[in-house]
Amino acid sequence: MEFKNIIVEIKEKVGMVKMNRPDALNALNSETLKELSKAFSHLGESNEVSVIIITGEGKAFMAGADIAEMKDMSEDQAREFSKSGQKVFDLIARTEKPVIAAVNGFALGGGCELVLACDIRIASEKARLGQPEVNLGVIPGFAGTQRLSRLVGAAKAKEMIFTGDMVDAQTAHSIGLVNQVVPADQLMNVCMKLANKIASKGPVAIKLAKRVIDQGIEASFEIGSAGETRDFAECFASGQAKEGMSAFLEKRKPNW
Ligand code: CO8
Repeated sequence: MEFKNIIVEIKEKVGMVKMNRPDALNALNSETLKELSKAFSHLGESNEVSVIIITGEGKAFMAGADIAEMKDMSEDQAREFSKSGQKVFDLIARTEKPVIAAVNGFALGGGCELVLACDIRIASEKARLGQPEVNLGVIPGFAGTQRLSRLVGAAKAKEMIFTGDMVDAQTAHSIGLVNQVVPADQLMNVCMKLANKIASKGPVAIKLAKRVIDQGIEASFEIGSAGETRDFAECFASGQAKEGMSAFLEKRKPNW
């Protein structure tokens, strides 16, 4: 697929999305938002793709929404921009395939919110994450107030959002904002290995595990557990449970 602000490639069942406006530190303008929406719709439906990795070109993952584009927005335009950003980030979060954020550098404001919408976050030791919106007189608008507090707890989220301070990769790891920190030159290797490992597992099981975890976080324990029972049975209905277990007993690789 051809885009202006992002690069999309598919390699060995892994869809790779790279933000590619390095001169503006991959700042998110409306055009990039539309391109991300198209790319994720396509990769989410493609039979050639099992896992998606998203990263940025240059020294930033994404330094936030495009400040030059936002500066003169009216109240109505700001509302619409927030709504359309939330819609695209929801699309990413709800993609039926795991999405890995390879956080190569600055992930600020909308960039941190994009990282939060992913399933697994691997950070280069050069990564810096933060919600600096208050420096600009605004609050996060792409669901960062909600996703950050769910991930790291309200107290840490409030500290980050009230001060606008960035955290380094190690601090992000220590508060649970990223899963792992790796040397900068290993980032894509580690993410590809992780993606390949996940891609080798039962695809229905991976899709349902993602869905039931995400639904359960928003529901009571009882409702979440009922969802698990429903999806456990669905693994059998798909035929993939039988194939996975037969392969184990026959000492061969499963043929999903
Ligand atoms: N928007 C537009 N341009 C940007 C942005 C951005 N968010 N970030 C960097 N740039 C541009 C700079 O203006 C500069 O352009 P130029 O070369 O033409 O002067 C270029 O990228 C390089 O940036 P710097 O020279 O500043 O690079 P440094 O290495 O000195 O600094 C920083 C890097 C610390 C990352 C710095 O660029 C910075 O602080 N950027 C802004 C970060 C920020 O505040 N992000 C939050 C934006 S607000 C947001 O994301 C809200 C999302 C929700 C919106 C809701 C809808 C209403």
